[in-house]
Amino acid sequence: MTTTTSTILESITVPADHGRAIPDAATRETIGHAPVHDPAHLDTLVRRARSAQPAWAALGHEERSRVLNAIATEIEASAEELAVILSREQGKPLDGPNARFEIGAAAVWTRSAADIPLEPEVVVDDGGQRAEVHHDPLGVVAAIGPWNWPVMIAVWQIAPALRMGNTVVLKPSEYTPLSVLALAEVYNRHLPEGVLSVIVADRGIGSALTKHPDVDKIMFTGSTATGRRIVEASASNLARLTLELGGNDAGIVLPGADVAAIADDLFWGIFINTGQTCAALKRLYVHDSVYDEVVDALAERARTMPMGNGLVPGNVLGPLQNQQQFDIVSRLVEDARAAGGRVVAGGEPAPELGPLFYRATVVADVEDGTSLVDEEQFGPAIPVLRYHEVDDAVRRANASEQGLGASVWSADRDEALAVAKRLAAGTVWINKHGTLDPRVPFGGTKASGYGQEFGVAGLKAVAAPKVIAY
Ligand code: TXE
Repeated sequence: MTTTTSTILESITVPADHGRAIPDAATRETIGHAPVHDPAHLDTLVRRARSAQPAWAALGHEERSRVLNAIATEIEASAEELAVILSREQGKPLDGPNARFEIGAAAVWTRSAADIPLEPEVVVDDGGQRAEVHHDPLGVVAAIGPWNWPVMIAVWQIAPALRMGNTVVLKPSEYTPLSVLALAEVYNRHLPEGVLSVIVADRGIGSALTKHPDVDKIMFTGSTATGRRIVEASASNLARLTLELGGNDAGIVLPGADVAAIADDLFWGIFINTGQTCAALKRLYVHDSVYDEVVDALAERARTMPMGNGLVPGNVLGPLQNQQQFDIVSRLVEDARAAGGRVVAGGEPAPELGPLFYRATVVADVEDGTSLVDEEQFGPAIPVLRYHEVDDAVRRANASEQGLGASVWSADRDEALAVAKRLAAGTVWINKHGTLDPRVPFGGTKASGYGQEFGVAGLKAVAAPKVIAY
């Protein structure tokens, strides 16, 4: 097992009588105590961000990019320490597409936000008239994050905001404050005072942050219900919004798909981060002709993929991060079983591994209308649905109120492209699911939210467009 001694952890935790105990997701032992901030502290941090913003903006793109690149190098230098804190608090193993992968992505996305060029756009230049669109900072950005990919998603929010000359107040999920405090500790080795602060608080103070008169933009990743509350809150301060509200992504396996070739990518498209991923595959529609083969391939992997304590080398699946999510997954699997679903792998907790472990689960022969299909499970349980006509699969995939991602799996590129064009989602992948690239814009449609992150679109989302015409 990896050593857990950490100077970052020591620097971000507080004495037990001053803080809240944060459990190790796998063992439930206390990792350390997180500070507990109050409303007065929120006000202090937002005002400090407001006063620090003009000087940060005045540094200009080149200097801010230099600082962000230095931070990316610093993340790489502290990667193992950060990964261990993340693995213990969130539960995701160090190995596989998990904690080390997430810290690596935090460095990559920081560098990308630093390096993407964004010049003023000339929209008219006809000899007589010229009009240019410039991108000014907005001011103070509130970044509110979830507990599933707490470090990477914090970077998605803060790195573009800082690059564009904004200052940031970051509110991590109550479940994962230590991972985010650790990230901010590394960022703040290179940032001037007040440019990036973390408020460690409950959702009440999160709500106060979204209504604060000095907040100009809210970057939010979390549930649709909370997203709606943030839209209402933004009526008071007219904060701009980027809302990434999760999904219930469908995948469609077309007739003629090469099941052996796609099985590993299908499995990880579903079970990445033990299913606790916004753009994971959450409903799988499979053509009758390859249905049994797909179910068997997934079930075989689900039964044998190593699950356990994240610090133990070789484990690639972990626990649910919290009791609330464990209860949701248990309920949805029981509902599917009661509705006649055939559990071909898992279908029960794994108490010998720890209280929040749930076996990787594949449920076949489920129908639309079952809660495991219609609700976001956000955990290691996939319903596999049978279809006969591609039109029918497209209709059922699009029937969800969510629209974050979707995928098409096929041996024929043209057929896959034709289906991809008919799916209502912010991203449609072909023969993969959920793979993200910092150069490619990412965001949802319908109840999955609005606004895009990453790339040029992501930089513009944290900037105020300003036209200069002459
Ligand atoms: O999310 P919440 P929770 C889904 C997943 C999960 C469900 C609930 O299905 O079961 O959401 O998870 C802060 N004003 N996703 O309870 O409540 C809160 O403190 C301002 C999908 O964790 O939305 C936390 O920091 N902030 C998702 C953050 O919002 C508020 C990832 C998310 O909390 C607030 C996570 C308020 N009124 C869960 N209320 C994805 N998109 O991937 C709460 N918060």
